[in-house]
Amino acid sequence: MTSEQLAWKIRRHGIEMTHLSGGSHIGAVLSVADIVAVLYTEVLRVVPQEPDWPDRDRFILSKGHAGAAVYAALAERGFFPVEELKTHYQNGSKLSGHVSHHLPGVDFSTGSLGHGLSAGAGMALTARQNGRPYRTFVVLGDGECNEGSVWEAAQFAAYFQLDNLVAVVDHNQMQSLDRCDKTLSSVPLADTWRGFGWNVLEADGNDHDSLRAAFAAVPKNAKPTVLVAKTVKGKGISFMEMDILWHYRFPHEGWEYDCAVRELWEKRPAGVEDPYTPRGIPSPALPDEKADIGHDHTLSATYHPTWRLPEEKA
Ligand SMILES: Cc1ncc(C[n+]2csc(CCOP(=O)(O)OP(=O)(O)O)c2C)c(N)n1
Ligand SMILES: [Mg+2]
Repeated sequence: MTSEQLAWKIRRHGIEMTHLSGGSHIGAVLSVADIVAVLYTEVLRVVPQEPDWPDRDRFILSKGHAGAAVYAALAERGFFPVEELKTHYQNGSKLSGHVSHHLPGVDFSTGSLGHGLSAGAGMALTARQNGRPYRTFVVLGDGECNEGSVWEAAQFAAYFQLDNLVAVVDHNQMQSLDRCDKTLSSVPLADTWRGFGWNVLEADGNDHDSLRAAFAAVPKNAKPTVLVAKTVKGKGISFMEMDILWHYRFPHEGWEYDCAVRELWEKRPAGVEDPYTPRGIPSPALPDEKADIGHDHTLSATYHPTWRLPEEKA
């Protein structure tokens, strides 16, 4: 399977899983789909039949709320049956809303933001101490980078010269309720990581060639590497792109689900079958004038009503 095909499948499964369960975070899944797809097709050395292979590359989705993306990638790579994806977020399912290590292929449970890089740095240090060849990859959100623990881990990894550790920041400039720069400080991510002693690569995180080139350029120079990947939250479904509503809202029955599926179906890469709606949705429900599209759904004004960005004050 090509990375483009896997990315499409991640998006399609993500829509179905959140639709069926009423689960959140589809915007975050669509944002990270290309990063996860390139990693799982071209970068990570993993063996689906032997998920605990000691020399497998480690992977941690530190922004664990986008777990559906990893579940879809693992199922498509053959770690567990694709059918099981439908149990996402259901009582008794192994596919909890946030990433769970109870699934084959998952190295670390996440969901409480800010912890994945610390765990990943520990795995990378262990590999070095034991003379093992595997690498550790950790995907973080840009909002997650507000967590102080990320920077403790960043110092640790630089200090121990963990050049077998690669972090990727899904830099979509949004978090759960608003844009990052309207939530807390918006540090220039590349400069900040560089200041912490890391190699910094930059890429378009929704462009597979750009991602491929970046992963191929990770140096081996006694420094950990971060890839700051510019992405679009909600990427691939026009009415979800950069609308904070879709951090928590799921595609409801009716035009939301129909239009999302139709858009994806029309853009499916050659050789990909839609597992849920093989012929697409021939007569989709369409939004009417009451549909909640393109409105400002940001919330920061409600919790700091008098605060303004410098350019807004001018
Ligand atoms: C420690 C912690 N605080 C708050 C949350 C609630 N929460 C879930 S997702 C999210 C926003 C994350 O934004 P970002 O890291 O930018 O990820 P994105 O969805 O934009 O990819 C927040 C605050 C959490 N999961 N963990
Ligand atoms: Mg973000």
